[in-house]
Amino acid sequence: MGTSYGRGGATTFQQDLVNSDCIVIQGSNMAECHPVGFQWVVEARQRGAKVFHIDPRFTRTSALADRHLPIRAGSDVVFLGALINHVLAGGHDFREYVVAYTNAATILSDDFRDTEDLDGLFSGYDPESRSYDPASWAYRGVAAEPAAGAREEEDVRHEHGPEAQYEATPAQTGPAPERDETLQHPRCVYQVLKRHFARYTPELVEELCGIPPEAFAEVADAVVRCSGRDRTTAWVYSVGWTQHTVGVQYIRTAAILQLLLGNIGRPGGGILALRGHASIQGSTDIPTLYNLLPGYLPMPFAHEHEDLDSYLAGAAGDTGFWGRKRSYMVSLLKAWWGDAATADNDFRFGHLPRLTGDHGTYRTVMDQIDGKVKGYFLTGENPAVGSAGGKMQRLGLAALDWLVVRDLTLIESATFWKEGPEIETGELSTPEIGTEVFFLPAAAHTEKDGTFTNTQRLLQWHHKAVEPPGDARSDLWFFYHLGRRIRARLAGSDDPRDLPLQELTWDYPTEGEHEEPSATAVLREINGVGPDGAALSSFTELEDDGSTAAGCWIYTGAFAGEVNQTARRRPGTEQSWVAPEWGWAWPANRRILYNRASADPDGRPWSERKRYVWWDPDRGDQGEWTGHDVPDFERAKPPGHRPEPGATAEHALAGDDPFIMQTDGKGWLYVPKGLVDGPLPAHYEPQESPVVNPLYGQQSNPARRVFRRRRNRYHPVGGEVYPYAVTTYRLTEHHTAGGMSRTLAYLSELQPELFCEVSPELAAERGLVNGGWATIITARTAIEARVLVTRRIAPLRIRGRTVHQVGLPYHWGHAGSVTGDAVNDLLPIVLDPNVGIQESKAATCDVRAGRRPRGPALTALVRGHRRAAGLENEGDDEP
Ligand SMILES: Nc1nc2c(c(=O)[nH]1)N[C@H]1C(S)=C(S)[C@@H](COP(=O)(O)OP(=O)(O)OC[C@H]3O[C@@H](n4cnc5c(=O)[nH]c(N)nc54)[C@H](O)[C@@H]3O)O[C@H]1N2
Ligand SMILES: Nc1nc2c(c(=O)[nH]1)N[C@H]1C(S)=C(S)[C@@H](COP(=O)(O)OP(=O)(O)OC[C@H]3O[C@@H](n4cnc5c(=O)[nH]c(N)nc54)[C@H](O)[C@@H]3O)O[C@H]1N2
Ligand SMILES: [Mo]
Repeated sequence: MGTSYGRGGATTFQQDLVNSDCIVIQGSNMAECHPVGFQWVVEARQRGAKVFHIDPRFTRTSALADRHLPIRAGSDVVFLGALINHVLAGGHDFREYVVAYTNAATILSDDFRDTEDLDGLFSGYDPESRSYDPASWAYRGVAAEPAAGAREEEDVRHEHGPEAQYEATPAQTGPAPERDETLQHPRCVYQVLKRHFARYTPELVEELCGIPPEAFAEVADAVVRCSGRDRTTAWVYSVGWTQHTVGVQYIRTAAILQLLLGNIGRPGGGILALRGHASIQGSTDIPTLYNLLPGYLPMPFAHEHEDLDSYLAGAAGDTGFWGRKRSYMVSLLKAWWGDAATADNDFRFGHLPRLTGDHGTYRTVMDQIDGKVKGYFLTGENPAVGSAGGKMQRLGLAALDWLVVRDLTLIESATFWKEGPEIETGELSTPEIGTEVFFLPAAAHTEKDGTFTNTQRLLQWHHKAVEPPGDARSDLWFFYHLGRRIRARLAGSDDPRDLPLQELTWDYPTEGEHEEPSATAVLREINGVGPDGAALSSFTELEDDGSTAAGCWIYTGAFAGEVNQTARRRPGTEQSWVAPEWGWAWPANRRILYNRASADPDGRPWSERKRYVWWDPDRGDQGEWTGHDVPDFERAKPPGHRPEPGATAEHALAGDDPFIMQTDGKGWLYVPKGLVDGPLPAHYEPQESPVVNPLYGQQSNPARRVFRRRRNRYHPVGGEVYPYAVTTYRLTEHHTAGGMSRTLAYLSELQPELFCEVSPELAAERGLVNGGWATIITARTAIEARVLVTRRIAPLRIRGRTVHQVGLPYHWGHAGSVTGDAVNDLLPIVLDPNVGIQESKAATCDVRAGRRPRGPALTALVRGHRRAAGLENEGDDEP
């Protein structure tokens, strides 16, 4: 979403789904995982909208859709690519929108080569480092060659693994590249796109996704019919799309389609990324991610970014609203280092930690096993159950010197050393585990003040309802007082490396007997203050001279007028349907992003029916943007405005450039820079797949991140030993790794046991009995589950043969009131190269009837399978 449109968040809000004429839910079980938001899908359908659910399984979402299309997990680029082909070949794109608001007309460098020319690779691939040099993907005439000195930087970055810039529009993409508004030039994006997707046909959809042509045609006709001036279609996805080695490119494919159909920035349109945990959007905005700083500023690299200037040169583009990056960054540094940050010392830019490589969680697990990581904090995470490669997770924890777990209950990640599955098999023994585990009880959200940033970028304040019991403390309390104590110890130090901690602003007001820091004061610091110390109301007020401070520029405005805007709860009946006075959404309380695109280039609504934001020439001094939402545009910039040559930041954008974070103000059908696995999506098979990729010689994403290790062996493609496709998902009655649901009696009673969903055909093939036991085997381990024989998970015909899918909810582990094997123990660790997410939605497995063996017999079973698959190498007998 960031590279296509400019911001890493859902483009719309759930309530707006009622305005859709067609809703496609793909890669999400919205009714069961986002049941509250699903009411607006139901309401849209009652108003006449067509609803499709495209999912390997028939679920409650499917039951309330007009049509469910079963799809093979891991094949969505084929389906979406065929829709793009349908739109382009039939001339169904919303031409006026596409020419004006996207980069369709932009002409590409002569050096660019497509996957269609290179058998599944784009130009710039280096097989040795398994990575791309994106130089040849550039627009014609814009930084086709990397700038002087940048060459070296690129090389370094390859070693780093993930690109740190995926959310900010990168530098070197330029403000006004060469264009052909007729879209005829053979190297313009529109024509490149047309050629690229020409092979994605309904026949291929049938062959690879298992979806028959009539069903495909029904979706294709509906989305075309329900797009254009008068109608809009919305796409809804969540982790059924992200947890793949091509997860980012799934979303890119939908982003391209929605731009071609003119559905972005308009009511009833958009792409709704449904987020997970209550504040998962918040934890990327103010990131728990190692390669981002607050507000999607990239984290600096060691050696490359010695000073602020060299950092800012590559941090993001100079045109569009990222052009103000210096003010965002300087204000952040001022928030963190206060008076110590001055223009003379680069505002203490040197105090920031630097990246030296991949520090993602999976890499860190490998480093734990290899003895490179000594201590670890787990704050609200249960990797022993929730992360792929469960055995590796636990072996990593067992190799630490110390581990701090802050959680509501004694989760598996805190008790692995006495009850983990490796104790039973004998792979680990309690007396030999050296990890000192500190369990610190955490206060739950009902026991503390704070905000959640929900799925639609909406910050909502929650008030403390009760005091936390016993020793339980909030995370804010813990980190504040930990910081205070560390600073007290370092107060007298003259070691320069302690200076960043000594100079940190760390002075929140506290209250009560436990000295609980004020969450309101933290929100106010995040919002930011001006030279007079008063709360700012917009990120456009941020300055680059050190006179303003703000902890996260995209949240500036959340405390506007010294009022906690996130605590607003004006009833829906007292305001418009957009409900701008319910909570506060970033940026600037805008609910639909890029909403300038809901008007035509001249600023008039595309149609009466889809009126949302428009130009009113009679407002203000010389006209203003107005409408139902806060305009996502400079309020007084007229539609006909043309920038001066050489202008920077927002001044480089024209009055009809709605994608204001992009360097050229356009929605990007083609991404010239910012993604590590290609400027366009291409279909690659999952790492573990029952079929050979018929499209290209390249089987899987060439840039995917693999970890070739003994305990992380991958299955061969299409093998007989692990013949079935397996996918994992969640149940309404449980929550993720189970710490918050398997500990509650009512929920445990509703879903007491791990089960596997299999079709009647697969049950017959393997002798599985409904209600009986099955053992599911991969090269990593074997687990047992109750059998649920159901037609909800149908066998598919893929490339002429039957492919069975096995479905597994992943909520169980060894702790809690109801226990069971952890599904993640089955999965390999293999990651999307852009964001480092694990492929937990598509792998392969074997299934047999009966319970799994106990103790060492379990490892013998797993080893037997590995031998049969030819995976046991170098005399390695290790489990
Ligand atoms: N009750 C409840 N609600 C939750 C959660 C919970 O645990 N319990 N978890 C929360 C969290 S953290 C998250 S991230 C969200 C997740 O919300 P969802 O993404 O809706 O949850 P999942 O059930 O993991 O997966 C969604 C669907 O993707 C399908 N799927 C798998 N592979 C593919 C594929 O390749 N293509 C397509 N088209 N579909 C595929 C699965 O069959 C499943 O139905 O839910 C949140 N809400
Ligand atoms: N196979 C497979 N694996 C998956 C997925 C999948 O679909 N399939 N989905 C993935 C997804 S989307 C997610 S989000 C992850 C979730 O994986 P995890 O985040 O590892 O699992 P959770 O059980 O959500 O862990 C959250 C913990 O935080 C605790 N907690 C709750 N509130 C607080 C608090 O205020 N403070 C503190 N300190 N602790 C608190 C809870 O008790 C709980 O134990 O799993 C991922 N893993
Ligand atoms: Mo999630």
